[in-house]
Amino acid sequence: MSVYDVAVIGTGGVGSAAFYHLAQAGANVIGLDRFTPPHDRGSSHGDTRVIRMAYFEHPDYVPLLRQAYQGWHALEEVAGKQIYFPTGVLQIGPEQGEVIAGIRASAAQHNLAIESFTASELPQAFPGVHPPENCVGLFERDAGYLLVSECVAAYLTAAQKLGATLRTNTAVESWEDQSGTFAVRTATETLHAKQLVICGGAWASQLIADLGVPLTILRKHLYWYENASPCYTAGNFPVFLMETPLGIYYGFPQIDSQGVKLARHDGGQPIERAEQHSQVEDSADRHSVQQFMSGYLPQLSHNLARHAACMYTMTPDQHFLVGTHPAHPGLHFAGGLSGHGFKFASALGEILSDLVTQGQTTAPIAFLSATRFS
Ligand code: PYC
Repeated sequence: MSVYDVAVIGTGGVGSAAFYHLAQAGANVIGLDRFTPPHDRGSSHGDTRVIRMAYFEHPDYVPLLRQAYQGWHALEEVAGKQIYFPTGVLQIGPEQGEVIAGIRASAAQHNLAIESFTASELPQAFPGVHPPENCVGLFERDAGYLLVSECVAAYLTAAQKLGATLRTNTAVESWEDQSGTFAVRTATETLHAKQLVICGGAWASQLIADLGVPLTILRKHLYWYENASPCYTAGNFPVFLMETPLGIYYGFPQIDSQGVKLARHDGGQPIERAEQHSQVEDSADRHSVQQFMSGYLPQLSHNLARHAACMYTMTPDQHFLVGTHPAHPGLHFAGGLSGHGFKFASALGEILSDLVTQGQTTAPIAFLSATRFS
């Protein structure tokens, strides 16, 4: 019986990064994915993802973001292409709201540079934006977007060049800790590995159910609107996120012929199991995004060029689950990324690799431990 050093289950954003870092560390690693990544069936597609450092969700993420930025730059070197685009990120909301108050807390604690704009200054500084009343804007210059599929593809290619094995179209049905090795069952075979890394995205609720943390899967919609206005093109317009009376919306400047990508960050349609996900549109969600556009990006056309759907996997407090399984010391996981995790994939991949190869990490991940729910 051949036994791998490590099996990585799920090779999307974080899993592909872990797969690469493990291969780079010299592990005999196999990656397993139920589809052929990069693919559009999970949570790592739709062209672009936001990356920003003055993190409104919690200041404790900032050290991980520093590591993530370094990781993405390192991946650009390995892949020989640009995957991070520093357009700047503009975040708008009420001074006491979740977004602005959270950014100010992170920026103050970690001494991060942000530029402030009043509501009346915003349309001059960022033509095309009509902010909600009583809002302010905070602009983070060294922030922007990542090309999501290119990141996943670059990690998978680099790992395989280092000798790692990738099994695509291979769904893991179950795993079992056999005291010393893990047996990983797929439809056609049982593989064995000394350690397991589970990065199952929306399938985490099945793969790490025994952690006992309730995970909710939300279907989320992404829209690309045709654009004829120079206001919203890359070079003129940043990535943005706005907390408005209608909800929290975010978007990207136009980077290609498909137009401006927009989505709603809050809300979403709960589904029981990842298998129920589909690309079917939701007219109420689209209506909500178009109301947002009419109010706050009024020069943008409402001609839809493209739609896609993806999944958020939410923890009860919307912070990630990262660490080593308390009952299975050889099992490490990252999940419940709650719709804001992709930007961390480079760091989380390295952290998971350290947990496997060194049994520990120096990264400050204690606040993401699953035991906070016990
Ligand atoms: O991670 O910055 C983020 C984000 C914004 C909207 C969805 N994810």
